[in-house]
Amino acid sequence: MMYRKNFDLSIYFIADSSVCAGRAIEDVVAAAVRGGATMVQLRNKVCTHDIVADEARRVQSILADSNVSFIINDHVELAADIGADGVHIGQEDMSAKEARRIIGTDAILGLTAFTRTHYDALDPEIIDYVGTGPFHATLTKPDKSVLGADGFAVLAKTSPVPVVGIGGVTPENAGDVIAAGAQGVAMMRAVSEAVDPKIAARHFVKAVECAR
Ligand code: TZP
Ligand code: MG
Repeated sequence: MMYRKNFDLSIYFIADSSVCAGRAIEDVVAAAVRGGATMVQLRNKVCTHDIVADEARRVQSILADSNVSFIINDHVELAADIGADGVHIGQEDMSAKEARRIIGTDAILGLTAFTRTHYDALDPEIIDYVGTGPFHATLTKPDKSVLGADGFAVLAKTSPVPVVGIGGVTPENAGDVIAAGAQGVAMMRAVSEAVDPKIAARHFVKAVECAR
């Protein structure tokens, strides 16, 4: 697969099979993309490499004929092996420099950053975007302290790279995330647990368009 460095953070769906309401992850991703998701990240914090690789191939084949970027969380070598469009790493993962070395110059590299120290340390020559949150309280990351709109804005407005806001983001509050300086909104459950993930994604598209 060709790398696609051009990316659109607008509606960034993070797909995790543990919160897909028992549905196949590729079906949920397909619906989210039909609804207007612009990026998809595969996230799996619990399964073996082989299971994650299998999920990755299934999701990748859903996205193959689309303009939607396919990002893999944590599994940098896997992303390089299968030619994903990019990788997303956290503060506890390998260094950004090492991740960049593995995935190459053309792939997308995202980093989770949620403090001033994280932002001050990030190298915009290496990192393509950051994910910052939780914007609101979320069941998905119950132990992390919430930034809120003001805390988010302080970080996002001085960021050297585009920022996507995450954490408890819904179509109802997505406009606040954009107003606080985000290029896009990232969400897990608001799409993956929705009765109809396509309609949920569509509501996000409308909310983001409205806020711009
Ligand atoms: N990082 C900060 S909050 C979060 C991550 C991965 C989880 C967001 O999940 P949800 O279900 O959209 O609140
Ligand atoms: Mg990680």
